[in-house]
Amino acid sequence: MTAIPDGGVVLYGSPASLYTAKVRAWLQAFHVPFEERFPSHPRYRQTIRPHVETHRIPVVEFSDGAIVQDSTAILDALEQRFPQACAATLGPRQQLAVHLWESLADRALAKPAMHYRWSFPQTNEAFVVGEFGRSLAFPAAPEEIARMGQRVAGKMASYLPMLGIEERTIPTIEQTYLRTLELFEAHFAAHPYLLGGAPTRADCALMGPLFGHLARDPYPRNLMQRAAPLTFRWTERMTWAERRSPEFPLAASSPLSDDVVPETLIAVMRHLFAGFDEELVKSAGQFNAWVLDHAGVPEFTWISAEGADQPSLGPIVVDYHGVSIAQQALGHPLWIFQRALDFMASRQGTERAACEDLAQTAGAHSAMAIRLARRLTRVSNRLAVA
Ligand SMILES: N[C@@H](CCC(=O)N[C@@H](CS)C(=O)NCC(=O)O)C(=O)O
Repeated sequence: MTAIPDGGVVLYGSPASLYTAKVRAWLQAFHVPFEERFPSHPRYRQTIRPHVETHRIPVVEFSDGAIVQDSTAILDALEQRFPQACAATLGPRQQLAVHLWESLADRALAKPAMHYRWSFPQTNEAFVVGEFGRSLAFPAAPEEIARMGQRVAGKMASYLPMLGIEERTIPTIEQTYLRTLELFEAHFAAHPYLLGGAPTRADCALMGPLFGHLARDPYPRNLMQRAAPLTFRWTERMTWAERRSPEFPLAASSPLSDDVVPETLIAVMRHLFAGFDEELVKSAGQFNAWVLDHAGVPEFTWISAEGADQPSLGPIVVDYHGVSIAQQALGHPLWIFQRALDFMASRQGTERAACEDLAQTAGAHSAMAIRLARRLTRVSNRLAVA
């Protein structure tokens, strides 16, 4: 019943899911055989879902029996098991850039991804609701698919206020996204992938929002095709795992040498961090306050007493490209950002200086100054303190 493809993995997810797109992109980019299954698959219901103790997708099942939930943990597990597949040598600045992109893709781009999915029901709803329904009930009757889809869609759309997406903030979210596309266009006019001639984990993480929602749902897909054709082509290049792209017949099929992070990419990072670093800093403040309030709790205690997997740390107000946004601070993005902090802390001397220079020019310097009062970890797929 498991039937894991020879030398590969099973990916439980959905075509419409942001985080499934991130994992699928990795498997495609690094040519690891996989079979994708819906959460309606009997094995998901009987074995996978009870094992991971959460309904979140994606989940990956490995041939050694490991079952991993959470796209970041999955990519770590894939890198461990398929080191040859993603063996490109990256310098320290490039490695830091990958960590920062995983963070930006996970959270900073969630605002346009969620807005362009849920604020245009006339154009998107039939497709998106259908996609959710099909993942849960295919090949049920159309009415059953619609009923299941509506149930999930209602829950997902209810996340908008948590992200601060409301009438007052929408014009800024849209302008910010259009500027993001403009900057990506300048980058993809010069390079096939984020760090040059081959994809890295950063491209895969970015495929979550940029492909999973923004190049796939009808309204933003059309917008991207019109406003940013080269960025749209990058999503195809990733999906088709192009080793050499027609736009760049002479590009080396590897990341740039000499630890170069292209200026055009740094420009996108600077733009995105301008609307994201305060969210990280204030979320860290909320987390550090939680630690003070819970002094002495043993290691591996869940942040949420109720066992919420990605709990809120309370409300924050942040400046988002000139508009103040009231939203929830989440701990999960801090757990991801902790990886960038750990990476920086592990560097010394000239490598450290080069990484600090990148953080500075990419606009991540305030965020990189964050000090978490305790380490974050995950226990039974729930955020916890270490
Ligand atoms: N941090 C998780 C997030 C996964 C996640 O939220 N997945 C969505 C689908 S894209 C989901 O399962 N949502 C269900 C819910 O929010 O109830 C990851 O990176 O895998």
